[in-house]
Amino acid sequence: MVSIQNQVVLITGASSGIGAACAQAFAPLGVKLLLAARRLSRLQTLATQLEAEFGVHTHTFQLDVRDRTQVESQLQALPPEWSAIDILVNNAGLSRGLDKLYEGSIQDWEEMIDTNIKGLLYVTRTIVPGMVQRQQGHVINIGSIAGHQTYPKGNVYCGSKAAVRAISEGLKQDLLGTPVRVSAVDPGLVETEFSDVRFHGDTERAKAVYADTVPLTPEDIADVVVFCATRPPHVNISELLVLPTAQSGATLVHRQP
Ligand code: NDP
Ligand code: 8X3
Repeated sequence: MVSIQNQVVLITGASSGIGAACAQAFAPLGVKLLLAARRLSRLQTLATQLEAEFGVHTHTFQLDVRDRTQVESQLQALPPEWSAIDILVNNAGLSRGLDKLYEGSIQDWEEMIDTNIKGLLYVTRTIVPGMVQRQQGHVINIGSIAGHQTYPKGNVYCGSKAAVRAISEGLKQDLLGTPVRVSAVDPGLVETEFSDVRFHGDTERAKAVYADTVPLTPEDIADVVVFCATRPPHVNISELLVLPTAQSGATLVHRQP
């Protein structure tokens, strides 16, 4: 494990689930943590806890990755000691709805495409030039098994994660010859607020997704993200599909009441 002490780590979508777990996992490593999401009060609570527990330096800011102007202005307005981002965890993302394509909500589609694809691109486009200029950086994109296998009614969400997979690959190709690394971490079933968001707050329906099985925890994925970030500079963990033992495909989940 290589030290990443004093490196600046930006995690998008750090207010919940995998992003918040990544913040917890990076905090003991002596990094400087930049935490972004729309729900600022959650970020502030997390930052206060991490500062007290690990003495880690944190900086929180409100960010809606869908808003290109805001992405550019917020990232360009970072105080100088926070502006040279070494590790970018592109985690902010969501699913909305689980419907047949021909019956789907166009508003849901737009939210997924704007967040998962365009938002990731805006953040990446703003930060990676500095990494190239400084000849130092690592982009870790949170994809999904949904980017590998489309499942019934997953259509647009799966499409958005397939796009993330292609974008990770394309960015890696375009960075060839620089020391900047790109890793794709693609989880299967992880119990977070993901399904609550997908089902627009229908918590019973969300709970059923994780019922009678053993899903991954957000901490399981955070471990993998930190593993990627702490390899020696000549090692790039290019792509990792991380599934619960009880899952062998997008829709193949072992359930035992
Ligand atoms: P959560 O709903 O728990 O967390 C999603 C995070 O994304 C929140 O912090 C949310 O913050 C943030 N976010 C959503 N929209 C925006 C936005 N427009 N701008 C900024 N931040 C945003 O779900 P997960 O932790 O599970 O999801 C994290 C990532 O993992 C997503 O990309 C998801 O697709 C992916 N994933 C999840 C899996 C799972 O089974 N849970 C499996 C595979 C991949 P806020 O609302 O405060 O803005
Ligand atoms: C989240 C996992 O299978 O619900 O990306 O799409 S899945």
